[in-house]
Amino acid sequence: MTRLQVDGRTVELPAGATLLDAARAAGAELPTLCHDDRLRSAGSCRTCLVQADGRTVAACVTPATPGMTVDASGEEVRNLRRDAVALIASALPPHALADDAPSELAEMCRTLSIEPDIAGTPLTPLRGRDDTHPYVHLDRDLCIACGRCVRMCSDVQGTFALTLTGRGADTVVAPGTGGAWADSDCVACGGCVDTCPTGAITQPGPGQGFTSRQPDPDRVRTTCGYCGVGCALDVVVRDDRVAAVLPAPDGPVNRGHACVKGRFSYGYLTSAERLTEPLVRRNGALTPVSWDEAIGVVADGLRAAVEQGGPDAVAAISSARATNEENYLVQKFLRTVIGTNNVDNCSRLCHAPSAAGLTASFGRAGGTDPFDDVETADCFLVVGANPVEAHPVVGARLLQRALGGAALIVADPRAVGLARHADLHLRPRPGTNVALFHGLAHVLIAEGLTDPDFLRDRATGLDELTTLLTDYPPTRVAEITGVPAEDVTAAARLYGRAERPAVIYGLGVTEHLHGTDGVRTLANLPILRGAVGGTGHGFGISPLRGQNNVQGASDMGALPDLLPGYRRVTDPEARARAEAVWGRPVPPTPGLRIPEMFTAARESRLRALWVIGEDVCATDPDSRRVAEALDACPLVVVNELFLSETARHADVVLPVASWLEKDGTFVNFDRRFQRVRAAVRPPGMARTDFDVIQAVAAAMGSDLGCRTPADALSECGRAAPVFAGLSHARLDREGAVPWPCSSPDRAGEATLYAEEFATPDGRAHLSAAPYLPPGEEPDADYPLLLVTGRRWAHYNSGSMTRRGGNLLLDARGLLDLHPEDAARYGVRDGAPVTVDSRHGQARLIARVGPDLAPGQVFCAFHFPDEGVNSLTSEHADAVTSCPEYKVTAVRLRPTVPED
Ligand SMILES: Nc1nc2c(c(=O)[nH]1)N[C@H]1C(S)=C(S)[C@@H](COP(=O)(O)OP(=O)(O)OC[C@H]3O[C@@H](n4cnc5c(=O)[nH]c(N)nc54)[C@H](O)[C@@H]3O)O[C@H]1N2
Ligand SMILES: Nc1nc2c(c(=O)[nH]1)N[C@H]1C(S)=C(S)[C@@H](COP(=O)(O)OP(=O)(O)OC[C@H]3O[C@@H](n4cnc5c(=O)[nH]c(N)nc54)[C@H](O)[C@@H]3O)O[C@H]1N2
Ligand code: SF4
Ligand code: SF4
Ligand code: FES
Ligand SMILES: [Mo]
Repeated sequence: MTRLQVDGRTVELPAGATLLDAARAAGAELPTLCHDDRLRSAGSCRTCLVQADGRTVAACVTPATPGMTVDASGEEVRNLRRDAVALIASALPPHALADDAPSELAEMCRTLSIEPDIAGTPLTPLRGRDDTHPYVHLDRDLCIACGRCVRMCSDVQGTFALTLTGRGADTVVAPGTGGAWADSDCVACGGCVDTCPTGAITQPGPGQGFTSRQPDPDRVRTTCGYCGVGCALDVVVRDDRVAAVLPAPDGPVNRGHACVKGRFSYGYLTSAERLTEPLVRRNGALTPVSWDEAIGVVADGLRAAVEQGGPDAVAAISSARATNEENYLVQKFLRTVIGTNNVDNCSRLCHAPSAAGLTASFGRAGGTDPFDDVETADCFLVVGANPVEAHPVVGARLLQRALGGAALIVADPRAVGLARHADLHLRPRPGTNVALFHGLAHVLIAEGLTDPDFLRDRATGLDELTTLLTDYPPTRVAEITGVPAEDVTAAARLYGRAERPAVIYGLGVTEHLHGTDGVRTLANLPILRGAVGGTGHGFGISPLRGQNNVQGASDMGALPDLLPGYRRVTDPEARARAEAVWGRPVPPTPGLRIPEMFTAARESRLRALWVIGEDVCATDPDSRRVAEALDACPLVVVNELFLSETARHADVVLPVASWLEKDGTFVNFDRRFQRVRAAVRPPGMARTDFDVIQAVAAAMGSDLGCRTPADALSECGRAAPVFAGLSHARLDREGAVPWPCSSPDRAGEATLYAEEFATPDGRAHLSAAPYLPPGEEPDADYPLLLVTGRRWAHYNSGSMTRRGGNLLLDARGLLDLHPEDAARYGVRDGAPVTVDSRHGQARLIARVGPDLAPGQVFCAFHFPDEGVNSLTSEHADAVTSCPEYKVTAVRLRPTVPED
């Protein structure tokens, strides 16, 4: 502790504190134009002057030393500070300080009684604006070159898109690429907008001038409804419309940071294409009807399906975009009102192999450790994940850790964002992960980089694995994967010798024919290393779960074989507990998985399918066959925001509220429950999924109970002991609580397995699954291997991100390919290209570059019209039916006009 005197008061501060901290501790308020608590101090503006032992210094960059005497509030220093601010303001044009100017500087001048007319004598000729970008506008004349935006972009976001150019008074921020903002590397995280103190960088429109640092009691705290990171956001509402969405400075995962989706992509809310009234198919056309009528059609249709085919003729796909409470109701409705376990969610398409694999290895279906532990991890093995684009706030924190010295190994066939900063970039041929992981395990064992005590006391399966691994020396692994043997060895050494290694992975591990084997053999590494289970030696292993609430949808039991809290429907004891809470019998046989639902529909066994917020015709594989299934099913009901590809095939379309329009909770990728709160009303007649499910149950003569979302979560806690300690009231008080959480007076378990693993024998289970080839491989007809995945500006089906400014950031689907392949197939950069697989055809625009190895091509699936998922196959993970989205054999050719 450092003890010093400030304004005659004694203050005590932790080591490393500055005089700014000291002044604040003493209650002095200093102007701090170039400082932001989230950033390193620059000490350039000299507005935070204080006197320390008689010397005038900038408080933000001067360390507090023991015994110092500081004058932070005397008249002399106050005048010095006021003069510093006035000098800066005087160099700006009049609009900088106009009466209603909302900036930090304008506010500061008002506080210091600096008159607005001090502005207006710019030292330099006017420099003009850059309004090319949809979300970030620059007024160069207001820039004071404080550098906050530049530091935000480098030190928090890690994109390094901005720089200060020019000299002296002419210095101004500019994109590092030199040209227009719209053409720069900016990924619109909004950090620069949020930090700029003068209003030089702003968000256009009604959100202009709001920053996360201003207190505003009217802001609605909620959790982002896009990806699974779970950023806490503050929504500024004006006239029942979202004016701005700001990252919460105290957000437990995001800490005042966000990405383009959570921060700016809310234009969809007011899109003219939003569904505002229920639609029922009449004479072939979807026709607006009243809610009563629509609910009646659904209830009658479900009843008829059960009469004709029994309860198992009905199925529902629940939504990982919807809240826990909604997912809880959906599965309760299917199980207790219809009497079937035919309920699933898009975890099937995504991290079902994680749930299955991690449960088999450790006992529970989630990541093992809290994300905050990345701050202490010293080595990251990031496998088949592209967090810079898909989980940007996580990607940014990983990048900062790597820049700060932590070792980084990236295993991805593509040169993804993190790979540029990696110590080692392993580029396995898609579909060969299991061999790669065995190669790493082989070296760990061969070189004695394992933890024998941990393996003896807390794990099983070592002998079998050791025997298997004799077949996977680095040289053989190199042949299978294409990763040089010396890189396999080097990566294993980096991971094996680290003090606290972390494994973080994504869909490049799961969306394969052997995705569950991939997860299990990847989980072998932290087990061998003893770096899991609260040993203090590491971070364990964490899947970057995708959707905002895909963890929660599964936690709530929207799965065909599992009840809330992952208790098996085949387990009589688990059923009895749920039955006691629900007062209705629970069917004992597992229901259909999503792909099985489509097969059953095509074979006329399924007579009613309720799709709640998943655009299966755009995002499920082999989409032509999906459309056939929907067309073969007598009743298809779709809850949607928009007339999606799937909704076009529906008999009833119900307009629903989105995440900014409803209450409930989500569970993020590191198992934290967080509150979701309605900021605005849904449009027209749209209702929440929660209300819709209740209404259909009521129309069928049943009462699901759970009047409110809060009731639903409490009831879920009674059905599933792992959630017993959670409630809306508790989350309102505490913010975020991880599960397992068995009692209201106990903290949730952020780190799992500190005592023992949750497997039946309490041990971690090593897997000795051999490497098996992927379902599709290139051949003479289809010589290229297509990998599909994500781009930063769009989200999955694109239904929300294509309706708003993001379309200006990324307008069309691109196919990335290597220059050699471009030459071989006569495809030019920027030209239309037609891609064919054994299953379908897609039209994209070629982007030729070095990010992919020859023989491999990559595209996303954010523009359904382009047909990417007509290409992908029905091959799926042998254990969980997760589609093999990451490996499809294709051929390509330039698109010709007659195509
Ligand atoms: N901007 C944006 N963010 C999103 C989404 C979005 O659509 N857009 N979607 C959300 C959802 S639902 C999810 S599930 C997550 C997904 O997040 P990620 O899992 O990060 O996403 P992907 O881009 O699908 O795949 C990750 C990487 O796997 C690599 N890969 C493919 N095959 C292999 C292989 O065989 N081995 C290895 N080692 N790597 C391989 C790909 O090259 C790709 O870079 O993102 C979420 N966040
Ligand atoms: N080729 C290829 N295909 C893939 C993947 C891949 O890597 N490659 N990844 C797969 C993965 S991981 C996933 S998770 C899926 C995602 O696939 P989807 O779940 O189909 O995609 P989304 O666009 O996230 O959302 C689906 C729909 O939900 C609607 N919606 C949003 N919020 C709500 C709500 O609160 N309630 C209701 N009822 N509807 C709402 C949206 O308008 C949208 O149409 O895509 C899969 N498809
Ligand atoms: S644009 Fe704003 S934050 Fe960036 S240097 Fe200029 S005044 Fe500072
Ligand atoms: S990182 Fe994910 S949770 Fe955070 S703002 Fe972006 S989309 Fe939302
Ligand atoms: S805030 Fe201290 S020098 Fe700018
Ligand atoms: Mo996903």
